[in-house]
Amino acid sequence: MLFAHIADTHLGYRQYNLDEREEDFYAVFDEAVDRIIHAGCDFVVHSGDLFDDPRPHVKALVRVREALERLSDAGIKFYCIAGNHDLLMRRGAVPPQKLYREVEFLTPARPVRRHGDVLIAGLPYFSKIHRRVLVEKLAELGRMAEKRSTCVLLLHQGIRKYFPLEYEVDLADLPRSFHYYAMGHIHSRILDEFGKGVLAYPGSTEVWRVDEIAEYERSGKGFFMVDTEEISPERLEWIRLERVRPFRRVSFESADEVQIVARTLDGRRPVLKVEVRSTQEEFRRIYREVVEQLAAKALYIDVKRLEVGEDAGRKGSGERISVEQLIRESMKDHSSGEQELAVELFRRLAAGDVEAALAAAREFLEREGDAEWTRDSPGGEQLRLEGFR
Ligand SMILES: [Mn+2]
Repeated sequence: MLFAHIADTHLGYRQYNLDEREEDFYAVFDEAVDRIIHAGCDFVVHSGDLFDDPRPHVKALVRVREALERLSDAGIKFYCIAGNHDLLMRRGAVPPQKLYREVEFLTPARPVRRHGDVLIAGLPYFSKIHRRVLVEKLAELGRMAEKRSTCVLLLHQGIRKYFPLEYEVDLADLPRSFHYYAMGHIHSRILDEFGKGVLAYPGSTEVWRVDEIAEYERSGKGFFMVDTEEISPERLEWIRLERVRPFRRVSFESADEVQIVARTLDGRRPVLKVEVRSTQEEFRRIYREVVEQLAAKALYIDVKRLEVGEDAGRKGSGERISVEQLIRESMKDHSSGEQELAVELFRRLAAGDVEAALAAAREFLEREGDAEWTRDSPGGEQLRLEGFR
């Protein structure tokens, strides 16, 4: 049997508030459906975040209905679980997948289906605080899978081994009796041997967040096709989607370089991430050139200036943000003594030193005079040291 494993389609997402970006997400999903039908798959598993929002707008709901009807007309079943984006964390909330008759929606109450010889099990996204419940349910599903010929498990979780900064579970939490671990949640492509076969994340089908660009440049975006005859990393087929919106990163140090890049841009308009490394004065020239040469050739341009000599890999806007500066600015109407006290309290408390913060506050009150403080402070309220404890 042949099945497709797709995840994190985030339908309805409207990046940069652009019609085109919303359409891009539908277009790649439609392409995936075309290729699934063309390949003659028996079924599809979707590992969560079908929609970008638990309350998708009507257009997204309709586009999904059209795609599901095409699959259903071709005799292809659609199994899915809820990702963190599909779930409204509220008692009694109904996920949008419930709208469709064609969808086999795997839930904690009903986590298992049989498709011919294949056992398909799945659970929705569990946050880290509910890990214990998830692990118990996984052990149960693991026992169920033990004696079956082909077992597929759908999960929408980060695993510590691959994503040490963004995980809910350890690899050891997963039962080892499944043949294919159809993972979602993490937007990059991962392929590993695990259990009786393969653990795979296909990643998202479009560039959903800027930090996915490097991975997109390496692997593209797409999904997996799996033949149940032999489930191994080597036999898995990666289907690279062609309608994915191109993203390009370029960096300029002078205005002359802009034209060179402009000549390379024809065809589908990309999203451009432009980094300019220059003085403020040169930046204005480059910025003008970027607008003149590139604006018509790109769908969206994001320009960021870096200081000369600054590390390009650094995150953030390129401007250094100082919390102390922000405190002083937000307290413009206060005396400089009060501003200094606030900065001092921030430094001490950020370091976890409550005693030093108390001492600084006491010293301030003694210096400025208790009576004066209570009269002149904007709220007219007495500063109570005990409040810090
Ligand atoms: Mn996602």
